[in-house]
Amino acid sequence: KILIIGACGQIGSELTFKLRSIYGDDNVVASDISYSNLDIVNSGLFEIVDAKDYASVKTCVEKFNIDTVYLMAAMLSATGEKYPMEAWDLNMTSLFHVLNLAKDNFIKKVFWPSSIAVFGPTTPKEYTPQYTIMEPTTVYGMTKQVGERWCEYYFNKYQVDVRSLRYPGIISWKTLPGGGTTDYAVEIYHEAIKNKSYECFLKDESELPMMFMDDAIKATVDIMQAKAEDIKIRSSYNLAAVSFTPEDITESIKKQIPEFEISYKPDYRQDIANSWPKSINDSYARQDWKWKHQFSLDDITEEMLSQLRKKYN
Ligand code: VAH
Repeated sequence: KILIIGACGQIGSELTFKLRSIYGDDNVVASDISYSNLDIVNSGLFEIVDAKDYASVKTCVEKFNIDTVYLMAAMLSATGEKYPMEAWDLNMTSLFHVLNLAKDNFIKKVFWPSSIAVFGPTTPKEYTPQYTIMEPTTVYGMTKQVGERWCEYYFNKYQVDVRSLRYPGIISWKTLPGGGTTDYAVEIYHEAIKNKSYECFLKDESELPMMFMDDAIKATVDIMQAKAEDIKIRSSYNLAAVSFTPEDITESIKKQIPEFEISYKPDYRQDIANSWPKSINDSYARQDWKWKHQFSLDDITEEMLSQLRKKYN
């Protein structure tokens, strides 16, 4: 059986529905620290699990005979800069609990998300390679960088089957994201529908690696279903789809909403965005387990606007 920790979050919620459609409702347990997403809470097996409390995680694993854990709970980059000690504690403690449950054979397989936030201002920004300098300047990025080291360590030392992806910014419409620097790329579509205008907290030429949620979910399912011997990187795989700026999104939206207007009011998240790559080289994911993205920026705009029109009308 599968346990998703952080199932009420932006990725966790969509992963829950996808995994239930693949493995069956009764084989997927959703969990989170609170009942913060009623669609998830009322959609099937749901448990309150405190990812920072080993006993809480272990009890759930034993109660439902879990063999695979997707650890999707974390404090993201922007919020992590407001609460650095809490971000370190949540992101690291939860990872150690899940890795140790696997080391001690309570579970068999782990998915743990990393992020392009592992890269910093000294990392080459164009087509950032899988192996390169990594001096992250956010607490969130630090937790992802050192978390990758621990994942590889537990694989090499204890043969833990942990698999990981360096997600780019993820765009979705079902659940609002929580505290990320790339959240502007979600908010802009909601505002385009509601107000035909958006005040963007990043400046117009801030290019960042992005991905539509359906691509991110496909990559997550694909890497977890791949044969173990095909997973040659046990820190975390670079993963890419499209890169664009707030200006690019605005042009894409204007093709459908010509009167849409954007204004720019950069805030503290601009420094975070400036420290990240503009584009990512994900050739290892493409060669090792046949990763391929599907959604272009215009595909994302098409899907976001059509789904949000239904949600708001
Ligand atoms: C964030 N959405 O902004 C997350 C992600 C690459 C960005 O890690 O913090």
